[in-house]
Amino acid sequence: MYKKLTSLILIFFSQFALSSTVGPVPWQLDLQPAATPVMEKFEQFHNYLLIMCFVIAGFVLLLIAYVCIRFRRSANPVPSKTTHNVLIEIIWTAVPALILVALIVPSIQSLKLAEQNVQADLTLKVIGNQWYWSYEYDLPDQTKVAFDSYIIKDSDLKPGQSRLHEVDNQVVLPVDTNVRVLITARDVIHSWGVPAFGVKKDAIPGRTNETWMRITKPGIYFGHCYELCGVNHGFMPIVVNAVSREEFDEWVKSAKVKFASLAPSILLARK
Ligand SMILES: [Cu+2]
Repeated sequence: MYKKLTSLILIFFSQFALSSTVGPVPWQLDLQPAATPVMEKFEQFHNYLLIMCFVIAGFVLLLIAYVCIRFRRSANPVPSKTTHNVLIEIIWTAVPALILVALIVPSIQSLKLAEQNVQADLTLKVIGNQWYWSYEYDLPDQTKVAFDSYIIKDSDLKPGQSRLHEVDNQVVLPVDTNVRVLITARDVIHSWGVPAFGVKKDAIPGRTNETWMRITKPGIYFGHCYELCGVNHGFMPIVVNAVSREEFDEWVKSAKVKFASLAPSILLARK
């Protein structure tokens, strides 16, 4: 019994250990660690909301407890017949309105940060397909890299790889770089999202959605398709490998060779 309890506690605290792989972990309670300024802002807003919720719920609970004890039948046999109190009515109208103002300000600030049009150093096009992702890079030197990214089947997993998370071709992106992400789909609606980046956008056929991210920490980040897109919806994961600028440049060189035969056919099919 104690052994089981100790192992559960260890698993629980292991999520706080420093790790370069960011994704869901067993017994996870909180959000995944933020890896972009947008997600940091979302996290702050989330914590701020939680504090507000606890303060309001605690206040209401105390009021209910006070009323139950102070005005119970034995302590207060003859109840007051009061029906109006102007001061209290003004307070219980004004205070919730002020609370809403206190919520809307950081909410709009987060939205503004997430939706702003940044000066992008790199453009990543994401195309949703039944049931895999295609990626195209528009690089600063006017060249392109394009490839498809499929889930690794259970039977092909290597030791240490986690089920339903891994893909054959990861998205490699440089850290501390503004990346514009253009998202669309070729067949049905998908949704490209990575929790640690605070990014989740629908991929809609015939429409291009835009978002941006600036990854601040190198590491492996996991995401999924977030829109029910058919029978294999749960089998089109996203893996982003955030690396230094030098490592990214090296990867681009090798990717141009590795995907050279693939790129023209993918690009042609898309015309
Ligand atoms: Cu999908």
